[in-house]
Amino acid sequence: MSIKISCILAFVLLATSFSNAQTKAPAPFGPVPTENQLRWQEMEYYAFVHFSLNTYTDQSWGFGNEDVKLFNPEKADCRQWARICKEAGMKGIIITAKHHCGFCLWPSKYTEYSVKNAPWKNGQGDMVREMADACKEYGLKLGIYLSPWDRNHPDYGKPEYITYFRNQLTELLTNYGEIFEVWFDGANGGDGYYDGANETRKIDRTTYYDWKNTYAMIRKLQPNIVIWNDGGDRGDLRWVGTEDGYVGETNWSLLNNTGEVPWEMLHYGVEDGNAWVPAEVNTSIRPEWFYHPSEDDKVKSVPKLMETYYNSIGHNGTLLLNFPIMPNGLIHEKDEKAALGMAKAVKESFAVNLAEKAKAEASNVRGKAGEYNASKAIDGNKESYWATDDNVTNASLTIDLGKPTLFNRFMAQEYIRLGQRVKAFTVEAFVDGNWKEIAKATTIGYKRILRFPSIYASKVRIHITDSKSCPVISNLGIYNAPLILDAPAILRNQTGEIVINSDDIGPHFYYTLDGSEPTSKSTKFTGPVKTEGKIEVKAIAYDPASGKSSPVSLEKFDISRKNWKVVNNTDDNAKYVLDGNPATVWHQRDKKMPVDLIIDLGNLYNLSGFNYLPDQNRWSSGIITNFEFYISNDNAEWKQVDQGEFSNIKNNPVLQTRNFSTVKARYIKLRALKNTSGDDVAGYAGIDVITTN
Ligand code: FUL
Repeated sequence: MSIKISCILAFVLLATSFSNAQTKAPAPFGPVPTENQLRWQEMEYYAFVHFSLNTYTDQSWGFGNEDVKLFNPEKADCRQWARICKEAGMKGIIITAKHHCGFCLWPSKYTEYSVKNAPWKNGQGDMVREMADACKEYGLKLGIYLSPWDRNHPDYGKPEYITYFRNQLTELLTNYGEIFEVWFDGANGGDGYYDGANETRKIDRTTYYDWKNTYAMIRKLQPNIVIWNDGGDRGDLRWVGTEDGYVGETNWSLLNNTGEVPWEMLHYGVEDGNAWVPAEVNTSIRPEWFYHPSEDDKVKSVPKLMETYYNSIGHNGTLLLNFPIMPNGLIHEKDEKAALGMAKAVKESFAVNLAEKAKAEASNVRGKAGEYNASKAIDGNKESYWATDDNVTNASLTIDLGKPTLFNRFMAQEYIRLGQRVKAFTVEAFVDGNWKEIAKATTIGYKRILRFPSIYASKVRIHITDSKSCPVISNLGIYNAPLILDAPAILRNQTGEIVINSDDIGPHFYYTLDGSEPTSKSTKFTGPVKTEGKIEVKAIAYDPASGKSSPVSLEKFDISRKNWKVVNNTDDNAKYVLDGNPATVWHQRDKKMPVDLIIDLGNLYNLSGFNYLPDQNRWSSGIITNFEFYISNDNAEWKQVDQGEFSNIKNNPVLQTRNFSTVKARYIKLRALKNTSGDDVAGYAGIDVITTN
């Protein structure tokens, strides 16, 4: 290098470092994430696997008395789980080492209720070890679900149990390598087997586990861990108040880290919260967490999973998606197909960032040296960011695409090391010489993705209209995601008419009633279709413009409810129990528990089960948890044919299916013994029967 060039270079370097020194980075604003929370947030997407004795008893929650001998997954293969998760784009797996029933998937020294007494591998197996090894092989991180509530342990409810719980935690956090997350479920205390006591044990979930000391122990054993806790002490991460796969459109990663947190705070965070407690969206790829063969037709479709993606990762959350493991020890091929389909859809949607090669300009830039200028928001470097002067809380950044370009997604990320700041922003497109607002939102946080109808524009502008402090934007993206049609909903009303619809605008629907796969050549849905008796309906949505079809939806309807009547209440709204519409609900509020619902089926049928759909609305009430089910031929003499609990119905209010030995009857009676809120309301979005011929 000539002397002249090196002199120039030295000057440039000096000038740059001089001007760098001139421009101070924005100071952190409010609470900021820890290194562990940051590392976790960047994982974005990881899996749950639910596997326990429930897998063999078709239950959601085991009582704690289930026989360990049931656990014999002859094909168990954690490598299959890890392969699927890896191919699905996930970064880790959280395994249910112990669910509420108390059964341990590892040979814990402290209990006999574990794999060591199961027939699987003659008691020599350790599922947590196999999971840890498989994760290592596939480059995934390992997480542990350890249920604080233990319906098997004799000491649950007493101080001695805390020692047991900590001993188990120590085993899990010592013997299986690095653990990225530990998961403490919020369901705590209630009835259980408790080593034969068969009683109800109540605990105060805020004090019983002495979380403060338990956390100290955890952090000592695993310094890089994040703690998820829905049971009294928030830990590092928060639940979002639903298991249905979405967090608020406004989503602050902040919370007031004290005491019980109301639902809205879980769902939206707290704008002025005093602690960084970001949201983790947990949901299952099927309605329930554990495997139930009856749900093989209920695996979420790719469009539904994409909806979840946008409503979790796209809403400043992470996504924890569950695979229920089958009794043979494998993930079902339908679940695999759906997860890989989603991975493909994500890849295709975000394949090309149209902002990457564009030019960016901002209404305000911090300093003169350029370290915080607009281009830092589109340089693909997560450590650089566009920032404005300290006093600016309203600013815009324009991305010039150079020519009219088609797009329908906008992605924004804040540099959260400096705190979460943006309170409101709009996205505008420059079309035919004018700026047009195409989307509007509130918070950004780690990542925010907005969807809007496809538009051609040559420039795109993000306008931050309100921010707690000067905005710091690390990344912006513009994408043109391919159309994905959702599988349509198929409903049958009380008169037996089938109605098909979806939330997408514009598709046509085609259906079959003979079990064959529908195509755009099948019968077109043009209005309600009259049907009688048992029937299987399959339908697709089809977009004639692009020639694209949705996945197939399938609904199996039992006998028609045409002649059914609620006979023990004259309230007009009782019709909502029978109308086949999940959005309408009837509440019985005028009785004291136990509350009966009696239905005349109008005829004698061979009954072998029933379905109960609880209130599906956000502020639902009257969700029955404990029930008895009776049948009768004359509405006078009754026989009980089933009783039990709808275990996880509070957090996951999905359709509950119960089966019993076939009986002939004309009347059914669902007796509600208890509901989730401890009052006397019994609510029903739908009741149906299962018949055999
Ligand atoms: C819930 C539990 O009660 C479910 O069984 C499941 O484990 C889910 C992830 O958390 O609250």
